[in-house]
Amino acid sequence: MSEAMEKVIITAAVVGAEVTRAQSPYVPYLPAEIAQAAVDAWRAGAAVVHLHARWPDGRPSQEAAHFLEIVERVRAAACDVVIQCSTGGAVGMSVDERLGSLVDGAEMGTLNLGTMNFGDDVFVNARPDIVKIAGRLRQVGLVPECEVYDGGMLDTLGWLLGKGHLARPYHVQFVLGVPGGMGASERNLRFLREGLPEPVPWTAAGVGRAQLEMAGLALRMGGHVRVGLEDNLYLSKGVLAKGSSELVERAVTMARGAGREPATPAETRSALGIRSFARLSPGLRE
Ligand code: KMH
Ligand code: ZN
Repeated sequence: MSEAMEKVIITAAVVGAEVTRAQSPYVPYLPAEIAQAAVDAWRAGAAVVHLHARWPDGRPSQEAAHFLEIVERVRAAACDVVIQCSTGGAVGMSVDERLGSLVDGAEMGTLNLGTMNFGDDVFVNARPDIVKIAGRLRQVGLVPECEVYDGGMLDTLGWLLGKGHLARPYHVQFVLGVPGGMGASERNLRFLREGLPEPVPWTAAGVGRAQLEMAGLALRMGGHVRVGLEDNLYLSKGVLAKGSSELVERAVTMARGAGREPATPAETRSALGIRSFARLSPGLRE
């Protein structure tokens, strides 16, 4: 089977930390709403949900209680989606605050690989911060997803591997189009993919209208796909997506059009080396 024919892992980033209800009434805030968005995305074909949490007024939250409620509600819906919690949180949060998301039931955690401008703010990930988060992920047995926004972050990835702060299994997410990071272009995605220090599974996420283009490219290049309201609120020009599930549905259609079936959560766990699910969710074991 050629690389391009492998099943595609679709990740749904259902809320994020930045988008607001003033921009779209479909952005979920409450744990129950975020959990419902995750379950809807899974029903539409997502194998992984990338989770952030919010306070009821929409401010970003890394409170363990919020993440726990989301995870419990997702599992109460008999949903076996792979649960990935953000340790990126929002700009301005301390590393300790950001680590609040790594609750029981999480299977993956993000690992942001550098400091960067993030819109008009600065997203701080000093090297000691990265090492600390990598250490915590390893300690609690979660598979890291390395968030790469710029070329130099691949050198940091190589450094982490060389120093033994990170080892397989891990997954790489190329997030392109953040103002302050690399733009969402085919040239940039190919450059990043070629710069991976070893062959590992990777996903592409494009911000805003680039979500569609990056998804199409990743499908052709043998990568995986992330969509969802965290990165993009629109289904088409001027038409808001009524939830991340609509964006997942479109990704599924694109994937099948490219000859790639969406991977199930079980297939995703096997591909990404995730082993904690059966231990944490015995009732949902495949
Ligand atoms: N909200 C961004 C500043 C992650 O989830 O790990 C960081 C972010 C990355 O969303
Ligand atoms: Zn995120």
